[in-house]
Amino acid sequence: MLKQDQIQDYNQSVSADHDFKWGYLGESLERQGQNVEQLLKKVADFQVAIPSWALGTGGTRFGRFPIGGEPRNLEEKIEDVGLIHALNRSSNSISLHIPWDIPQDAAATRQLLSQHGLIIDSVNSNTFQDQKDQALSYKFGSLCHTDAQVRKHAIDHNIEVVEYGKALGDECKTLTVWLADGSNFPGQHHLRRAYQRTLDSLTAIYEAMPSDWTMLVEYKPYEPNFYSMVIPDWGTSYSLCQQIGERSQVLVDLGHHLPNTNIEQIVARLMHFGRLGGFHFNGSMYGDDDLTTGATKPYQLFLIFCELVQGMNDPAVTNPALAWMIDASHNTKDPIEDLLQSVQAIKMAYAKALLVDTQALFEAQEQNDVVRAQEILENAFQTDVRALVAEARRQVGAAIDPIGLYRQMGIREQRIGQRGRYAVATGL
Ligand code: RM4
Ligand code: MN
Ligand code: MN
Repeated sequence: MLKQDQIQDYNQSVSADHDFKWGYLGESLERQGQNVEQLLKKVADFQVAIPSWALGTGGTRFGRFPIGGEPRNLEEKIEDVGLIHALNRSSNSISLHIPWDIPQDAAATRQLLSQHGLIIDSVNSNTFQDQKDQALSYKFGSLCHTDAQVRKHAIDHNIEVVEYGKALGDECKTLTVWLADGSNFPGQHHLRRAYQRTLDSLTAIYEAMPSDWTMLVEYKPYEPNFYSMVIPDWGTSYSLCQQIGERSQVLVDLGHHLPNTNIEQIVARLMHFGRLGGFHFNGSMYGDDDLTTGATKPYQLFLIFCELVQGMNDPAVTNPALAWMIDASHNTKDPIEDLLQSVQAIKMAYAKALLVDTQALFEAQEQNDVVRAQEILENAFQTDVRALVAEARRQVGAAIDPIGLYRQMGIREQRIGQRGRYAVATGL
């Protein structure tokens, strides 16, 4: 485990440069009338969950290039998230994928989590793969399947996933459902009946959940099915949630949109309806690319956060608290470094959104002053907030530069020494 004095020593070694940059930024922000203390606190408090399925090297159907030292089991995954959290103090929770990461001994897992200052924030079901020796196949769907027995199998799996979540601590009260269900060819599905069966199955799962649990319903336009997905878009997710019940919310995965979709508007709509449940952050060029958050479209990420901040500050918006999670796959980078980069990008987008002069923006909107509105957004977006995010980290005992410290300590090499060069993680 990373020791606090290792972080302190490291911060000491980079503090001259950091203090210079923060000194300038902090003063500039004060001159603009920003409440710097409050900004630092908000940025430091913002926590993003790490997916248990993304700590190993990802791959494509063409191949996989393992980096070595990957976590071989849930305990080692917790150890890696614990390290990420020690480095950035911004990733205090894990989203768990079942059955990729079944806790064998819930009490021991809970203890390990608490040693690292972590919690499980949500559990994710998996009805997109057949497990070994599974008698009833998901080849033609799960919750939407024509065969009631397959549907029941998938429903029971989701209920079992909730049981695992309950055993892992009181903080876990969220079930995330992503369905691969759909069809590959025109005519394969009765489109309306497939929707209705899915609604009935989701309702059965919802009714079996404890009354303080939330069900997040994720959508995706294509893949693995290429002609139709049963839940392809936010409108379908929203309509399902409306019928399922109050604690059913839409999950927005940034990569689950067709190119050029206006995701910030989807976010605004869902918040307006009080149905935005949470995020799977990642970066995308073409589809479900699962790239590092903010790597391809940082301005879009900022605009999404502008809607979130406005929605969270507006007393007229009654949307419940959101689940912030990363969902990514790391094919060419060290997963730990990639996750640190994603959290950094999320925090930068959040910090920039906090800088927006919303009163002035609303006035410009009322006056149809298009140029002024754009200037207000760009003023915030063009501010280099890296020193603010670093200072927020430093103040809560994290590393000023988490990747810098990670590399300096040679952690990947240590992991390879302990776990082996060809260790394989379950997950993407
Ligand atoms: C899907 C979707 C789910 C994730 C799986 C692994 O595309 O994004 O959220 O759990 O991938
Ligand atoms: Mn996702
Ligand atoms: Mn995805």
